[in-house]
Amino acid sequence: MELVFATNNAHKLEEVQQMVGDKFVLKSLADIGCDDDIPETGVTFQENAKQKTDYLFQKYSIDCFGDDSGLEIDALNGEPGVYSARYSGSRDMEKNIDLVLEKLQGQEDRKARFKTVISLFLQGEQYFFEGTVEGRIIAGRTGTAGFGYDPIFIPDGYDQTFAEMSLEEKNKISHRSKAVSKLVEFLNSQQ
Ligand code: ITT
Repeated sequence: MELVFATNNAHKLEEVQQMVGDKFVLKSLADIGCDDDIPETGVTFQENAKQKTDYLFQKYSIDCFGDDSGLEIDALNGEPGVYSARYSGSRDMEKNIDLVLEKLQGQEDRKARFKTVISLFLQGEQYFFEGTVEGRIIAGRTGTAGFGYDPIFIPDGYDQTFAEMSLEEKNKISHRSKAVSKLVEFLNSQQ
């Protein structure tokens, strides 16, 4: 089955293609010739995920899914949340991580979670799937794998950051993999 994944993030595409396996061929926005700046103006992950697929469905009438994800930090009242990609005002992850670490300096409560909400359009019907991984933010960067805030996030029950894990390890427990597993289970039940 071919599905368009509404993302411009090559890391996310790779992660999700690995999770869904060969049965589903994922096409990126570039693959369908879409280089539009799809609006992401919601204040929740669900609103943003919905906006991405509403846009694609209205424009191309195709089966598609999109996710919105990010990091919620308790001591920062849930920030960076939906602003995770541009928390410092730019997409520069060095700056975004610096800002998080600076705001958490001296803070004992380091609790955080990654969240993903996926919106799916399948034959004109819309569905949502969610995934969360709880963890904590450490004082400095550790590890070089992954992307985004991976170098400063240690999931509960582990002593390594996401950036110290292989993609396989991260995919066993990540927010995105939990949401994608629900998506895949649903797609399989529809065939
Ligand atoms: P698209 O909207 O094009 O899919 P994006 O990079 O903006 O790509 P999201 O909105 O889903 O992706 O995620 C927002 C940011 O949250 C992302 O840029 C990362 O900084 C962070 N993030 C999301 N998932 C993450 C993960 O698995 N590991 C580390 N950081 C993550």
